[in-house]
Amino acid sequence: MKSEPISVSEAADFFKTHDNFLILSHANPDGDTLGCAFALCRALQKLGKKAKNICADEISTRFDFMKEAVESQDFEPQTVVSVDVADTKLLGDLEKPYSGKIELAIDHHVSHVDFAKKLLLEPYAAAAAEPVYKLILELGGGELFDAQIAACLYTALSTDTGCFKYSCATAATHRIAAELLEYDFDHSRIDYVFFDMKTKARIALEETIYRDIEYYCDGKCALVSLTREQLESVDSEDANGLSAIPRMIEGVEVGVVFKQRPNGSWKASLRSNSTVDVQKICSEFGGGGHTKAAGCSFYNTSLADAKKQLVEVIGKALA
Ligand SMILES: [Mn+2]
Repeated sequence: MKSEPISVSEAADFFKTHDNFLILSHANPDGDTLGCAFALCRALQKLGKKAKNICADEISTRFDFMKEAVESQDFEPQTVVSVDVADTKLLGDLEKPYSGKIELAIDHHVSHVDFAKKLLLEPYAAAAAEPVYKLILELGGGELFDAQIAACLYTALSTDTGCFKYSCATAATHRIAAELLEYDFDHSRIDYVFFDMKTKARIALEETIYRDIEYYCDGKCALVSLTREQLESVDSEDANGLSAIPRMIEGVEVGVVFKQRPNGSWKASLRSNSTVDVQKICSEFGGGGHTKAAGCSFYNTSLADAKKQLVEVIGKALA
């Protein structure tokens, strides 16, 4: 299906002339999809519309403050919209019941695959929260905003830009964040919760990682391996972002994290800090990804063998 591209003001007209909204977030939800959904839901409710959010997966307790921003309303949904969803495949268990029924998609992914009747797409926005911010402004002027909407959208911007560190955070992103900071919410608490706070189980896991780091290729490659037992010692949320650890080390050009799968096979995640193309390295083992982040798998191979094969190819790439 080809979506009809629409502008922010056309999207605002769409919301004004429809009601009983169901707002879909993508599965394995992040701060952007949830921040947009809760901000939009609250704005619509403040306009006297009926609105609710839905997501296929459980929402982490880190987002509890967002849940408090909306009223739970009981009604039969009539208008289905999605936020930060690049492809219906990413809806998880909501794909079957809702794909083909989505009236409007609001997104920022260059890779967006059309699925909705109408599409508000800002492919160069750092987060879907950028078009959602403009939409809420168009819907109600500055009056519709409040501290709770601002906190939701700030979280979306902050989490999708690695706390405003990634190159996708533009001057426009910072200007929207600055407008949001005019409202009275605790942004430093939000950044603490999403970027600094770790569970005790995660800290214990990191302790073993730091203790067991192996260096190869004159210290230009750092490698960590994690067994099932180690991975099962933490919640799945705590196991996110581990691939970033080896590449934090000064002088390391290629970071590798091996994770053991439930079936015993090993998945290697590679991160490049230099011109080394890790996608090319992984393709030699049937894997793929991007030049700076890629992965591959080793089946029916011992960990020692998998390491040896991979380090050999990394060594050639570094030479
Ligand atoms: Mn996003």
